[in-house]
Amino acid sequence: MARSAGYDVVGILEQTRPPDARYQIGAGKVEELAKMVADSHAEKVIFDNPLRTLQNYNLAKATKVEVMDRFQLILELFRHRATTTEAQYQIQLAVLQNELKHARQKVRLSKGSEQPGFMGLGAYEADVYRDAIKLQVQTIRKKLAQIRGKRVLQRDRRTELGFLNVSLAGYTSSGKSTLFNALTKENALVDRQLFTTLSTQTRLIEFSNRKFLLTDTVGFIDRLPLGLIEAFHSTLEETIFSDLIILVVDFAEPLPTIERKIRVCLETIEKLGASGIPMVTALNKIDRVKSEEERNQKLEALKDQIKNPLLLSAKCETNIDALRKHILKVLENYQAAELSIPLTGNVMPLISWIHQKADIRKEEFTNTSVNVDFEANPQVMEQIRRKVQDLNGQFQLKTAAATPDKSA
Ligand SMILES: Nc1nc2c(ncn2[C@@H]2O[C@H](COP(=O)(O)OP(=O)(O)O)[C@@H](O)[C@H]2O)c(=O)[nH]1
Ligand SMILES: [Mg+2]
Repeated sequence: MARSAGYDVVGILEQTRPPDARYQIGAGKVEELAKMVADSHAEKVIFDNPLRTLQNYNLAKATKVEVMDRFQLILELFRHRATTTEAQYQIQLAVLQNELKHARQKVRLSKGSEQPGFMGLGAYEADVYRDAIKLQVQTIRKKLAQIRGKRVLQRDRRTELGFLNVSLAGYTSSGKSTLFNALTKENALVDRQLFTTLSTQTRLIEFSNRKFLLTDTVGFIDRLPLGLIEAFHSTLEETIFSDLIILVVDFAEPLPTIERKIRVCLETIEKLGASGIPMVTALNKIDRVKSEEERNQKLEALKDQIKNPLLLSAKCETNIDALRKHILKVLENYQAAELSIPLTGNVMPLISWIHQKADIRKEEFTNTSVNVDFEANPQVMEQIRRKVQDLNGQFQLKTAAATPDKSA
């Protein structure tokens, strides 16, 4: 995660013990850490554990460099990725709320102190400082409320460029950035004008005479601190409103881990109202899953949970071309439709057939009928339409490509 945020990691230190009240780590370990910092000329120390204000202060004092914890690192990561005003405000909000939590202690510690991260607060009275933060929080909340009203407009603007948007989603370390690089590598010919309007995580890619905007995302993070959930959602939201999501999965991990991560990803995508977007699942790192048997076993176990799976290796660039074809196939063909069929004896075989052939977005059983929202390619669509008619059901193609309804 530190590397993702742009840090150069020069050393790692680990200790297993109950947290120390003063330093989080033991006093002896602090000395070791301070020496390590001095020897490696490190400019910052990042803790995986959450640090209390006092611990942060004491560690900064002992190491003479700025110290931060995982919470702050994640915030920094999000800040890099926040391209919309809403995401930026959401992150500011998280920063301020975190600051509010630590304000009193921080002001107290900064009296007459020169510790990195604590400077400049000495002149404040704790309550004055807290009030100042609270005022900022109020202002940002107001701005967020205003922005939310304009959300739909913002999203429309993204399509103004006229390209289809493809975004990479998945856990950190699943290989999104590696895949991003593999997919963008051959596209040196990029319109510079356009380039400047894009964030660094978005590139124009071209294959089979079609252009796409490919966006790398911040990625799902295990143990995401509670105070950061909204900031995470808003960071992800902008990128997830795309025409296609490539869900990147580390296929080399144990099956239960893979399943858990896929579940979290899909639930979050659903929560963001983006579950109607066509999806391709990139089962990455197959260079590390050499056994054919293991591959098949995992694929079989996952097949009902994932859409359009493809085995590949971003690092070894295996099956990248196949992924391009896969993307084209899914993007060009898929249409959205909804159907409603009276519950009769013949319905269930049809429904399970549709499950195999189409992407189900929503399925609902009432006492008398089954209603399904789904997407499929035109051939399948036509087959479904006929079968639904045969069963005296209703079938309706949706005119626009699936636009996620975020108003709910
Ligand atoms: N063996 C192997 N490693 C990979 C592959 N793709 C990515 N990695 C490695 O996985 C780690 C995380 O990759 P990265 O692209 O930064 O993941 P991100 O956090 O999802 O962007 C890096 O060390 C990559 O070199 C792959 O196909 N095979
Ligand atoms: Mg990345």
